[in-house]
Amino acid sequence: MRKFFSPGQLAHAPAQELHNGGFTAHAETPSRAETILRAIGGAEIPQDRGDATIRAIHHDDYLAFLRDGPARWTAAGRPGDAMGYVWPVVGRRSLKLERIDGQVGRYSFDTSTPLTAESWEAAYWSAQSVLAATEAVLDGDRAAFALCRPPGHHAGADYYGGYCYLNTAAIAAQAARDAGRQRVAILDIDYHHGNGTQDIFWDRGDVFYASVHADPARDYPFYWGHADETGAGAGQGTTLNLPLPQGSGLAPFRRAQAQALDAIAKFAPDLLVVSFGADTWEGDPIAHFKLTTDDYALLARDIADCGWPSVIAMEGGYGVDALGANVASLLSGF
Ligand code: SP5
Ligand code: ZN
Repeated sequence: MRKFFSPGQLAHAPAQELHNGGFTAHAETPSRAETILRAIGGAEIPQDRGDATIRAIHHDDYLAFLRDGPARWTAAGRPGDAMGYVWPVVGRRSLKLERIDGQVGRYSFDTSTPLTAESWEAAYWSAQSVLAATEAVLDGDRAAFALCRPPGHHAGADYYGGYCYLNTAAIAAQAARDAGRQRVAILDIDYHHGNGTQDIFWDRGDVFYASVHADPARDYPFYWGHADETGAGAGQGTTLNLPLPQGSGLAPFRRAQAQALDAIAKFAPDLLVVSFGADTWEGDPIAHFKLTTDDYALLARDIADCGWPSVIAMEGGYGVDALGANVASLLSGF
C-alpha cells in the first residue's frame, strides 16, 4: 500500500492546551508522526497539488486567517500561540470583526487548538498527503494511507478545533467527487465524533458520513454526534451517528462498525474515505475505549471485505508508545 507524509507536516508543535481548568502539554505532537513513520517503514513525500480542493471545502476568509492569524497575533503584542478567549454563542451574529481577538473566537471552537506560525504549513501538507493518497486510489490502487498530521475531522468549512485545521477526509471526498466519482462515503472510526466532517456534508446527498464514537453526552465534542443527527435537505439520511459508551471494547465497536458499513453499502459508494483514529486504543491517555493493537487488523479486514477503493486518513491517537504498532496493525488488515 502506498503511504504519504511530508516533512512540512512536522514543524507545527503548539506548546500547550487549556483543559480541565489548567494548561497541559499539547497531546497532538510531532512525535506521533515520527513513531507512525518508523512503524510503517516510511512514506512517500506528496507533490504539491495546489489549493483548489482545499478551497472547495473551506472558506477563503478562513484560510486567510489560518495563514495570517499568527503574525497578526504577534503584531498585536501577544506572547505565545494564538488562542481564543471569546466565542459567539450559537445564533449570535458574526459581524465584520477587526481585532484578532474577536476573529480567533470566530474561527475556532475550543482551547485545545492553538494557532501557531507553523500551523498553516503543516495543515497544508497534511492536505497534500491526503490528496496524493486519493489520487493513488483514483488511479486504481485498492487502498492508500495518508499520515495526516495535524488531523482533520474536527475542522469545519470555517472553523478549527480538536487539533484540526483543514478537514483532510472532506478534502479527499471532494477530490473524488471532482474526479467524477458520483458517491463517496466517509467512515469515521476515531474515538471522537468528526463534527467538522458532519457539518461540511450535512446537507449534501453525494457524500455519506457514518461515525462510530464515544457518546457526546459524556465526551468531546459534546455538541455534535448524537444519534438523532441525520442530515438535512438533500443530505437528509446521509449522516449516521453511532455513539458508544466509555469502556467499549471490540465486540460493541465491531457491531457498530458493521452497522455503519451496512448503511454505507446501501448508499453504494464509488469510493470510501476512512477517518482512522487510534485513540480508541485501550491505553490512550485522553480517551476511554478498549481496543487492542490486534483489533485494528480485524476491523480493517471487515472494511476491506466490502471491496470499496479506500483512502485512509490518519486522525487521532495519543498513546505514542503504541501508536505506530496500532497504525501498522490497521494497514496490515487492509
Ligand atoms: C483528532 C482528535 O482526536 N482530536 C481530539 C481532540 C480532543 N480534545 C479535547 C480533549 C483534550 C484533552 N487534552 C489532554 C491533554 C493532555 N496533555
Ligand atoms: Zn479523536
